[in-house]
Amino acid sequence: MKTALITGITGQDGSILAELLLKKGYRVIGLMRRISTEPPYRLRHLGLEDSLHSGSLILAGGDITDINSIINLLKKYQPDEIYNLAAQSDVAIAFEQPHLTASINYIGVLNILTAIRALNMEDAVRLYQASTSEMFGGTARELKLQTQDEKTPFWPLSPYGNAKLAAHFEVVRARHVEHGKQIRTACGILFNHESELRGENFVTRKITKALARIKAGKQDILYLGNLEAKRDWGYARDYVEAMWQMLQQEGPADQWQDFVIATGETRTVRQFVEAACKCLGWSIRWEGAGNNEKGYVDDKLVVAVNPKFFRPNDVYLLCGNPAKAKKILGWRPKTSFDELVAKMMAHDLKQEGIAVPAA
Ligand code: NAP
Ligand code: F7E
Repeated sequence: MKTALITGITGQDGSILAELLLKKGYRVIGLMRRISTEPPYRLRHLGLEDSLHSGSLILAGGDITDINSIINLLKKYQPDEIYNLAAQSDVAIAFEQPHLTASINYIGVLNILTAIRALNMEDAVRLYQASTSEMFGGTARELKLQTQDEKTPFWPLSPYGNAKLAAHFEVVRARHVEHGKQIRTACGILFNHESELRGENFVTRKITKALARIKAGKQDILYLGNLEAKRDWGYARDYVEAMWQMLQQEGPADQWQDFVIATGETRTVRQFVEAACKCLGWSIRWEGAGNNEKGYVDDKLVVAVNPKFFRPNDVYLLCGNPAKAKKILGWRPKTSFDELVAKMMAHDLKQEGIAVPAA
């Protein structure tokens, strides 16, 4: 039986990946901050409590910024695969808390690499690093590139992107180090991926949750920031498959590769709102522009812009080209944009006790 360590197990991807690896017969160890509620709601939602009772899923207390946590975990559980998903993953918060973001998203990764080396586990373990399309940041605007792939230059625009890029290069370097042993590592450069378990601070879930509440009569207006931003949105369940596939690469460490994981389609935040409204049978009518833009359903105001949700610097367009992952890993997104929105909308309507019309 293989053992996998997942940092960030209480998050969207960590919990969905845990479910996938348990189905594949892994023993899963999850690094969980002591401040997280127990048992974490996402693991409960996925029905993983039996795995916790049987011991195939173990939650171990610790923090990625504390190297002792990592050393103790590696010593105790001797994982075959490490999936480093722990992060301060909110880009807007990163502008307000850049030091915390750097400490979790960059120093945390250094801690994992240092612990692997200190315990001489270089040959025993494989490491997946959660890199991000935010590392491409300004390439669309500055370099006029409409899509991004593994060869696209990085141009981060946020403290989140900066910290993730530093971590990315550190993890890439670990398979090429000239002195000392190489580590088999893979960075997944994942574009935005969402699900019913997406944090409510991210725009997609904020939209589906708010529209469900408006439908239920519990909220009046959905306030958003930049409606023009374009993102390549995929479904998290499809994306965790790619994480696992990346760690099944063969050959020596310096032949391991990184992959862009994306759908190849991009849409504005406004288009996401329209698609979510469509699931409710609503046709939204936009009036005004900029901070005065408003969305009406019939004559009811449903969406308005609030400048407090704008970022000091926003990524204008992301659209990934997953051709390499298709060719080498055989990975492709299974869930369409409309299906993704419908799944999220159905989940949030159900949470409000509203019957979902059959698809
Ligand atoms: P998420 O839902 O925000 O989950 C982040 C996880 O990291 C949570 O389990 C959180 O624990 C944990 N964490 C935060 N600080 C920690 C610390 N100091 N020590 C240990 N654990 C800590 O994020 P996600 O959407 O699942 O994303 C997973 C990873 O992929 C992240 O690294 C993210 O940056 C990256 N990524 C995400 C996307 C995306 O679109 N979802 C795209 C590209 C890359 P608590 O529950 O205690 O807060
Ligand atoms: O914003 C705009 C916002 O916070 C998407 C993380 O998983 O994906 C995620 O980062 C866009 C931005 O995700 C609101 O300005 C408008 O342009 O959902 P988001 P993100 O910043 O793209 C990347 C790949 C990661 O790696 C990150 O960890 O939507 N937007 N109005 C808004 N965004 C939010 N959150 N809230 C609004 O009201």
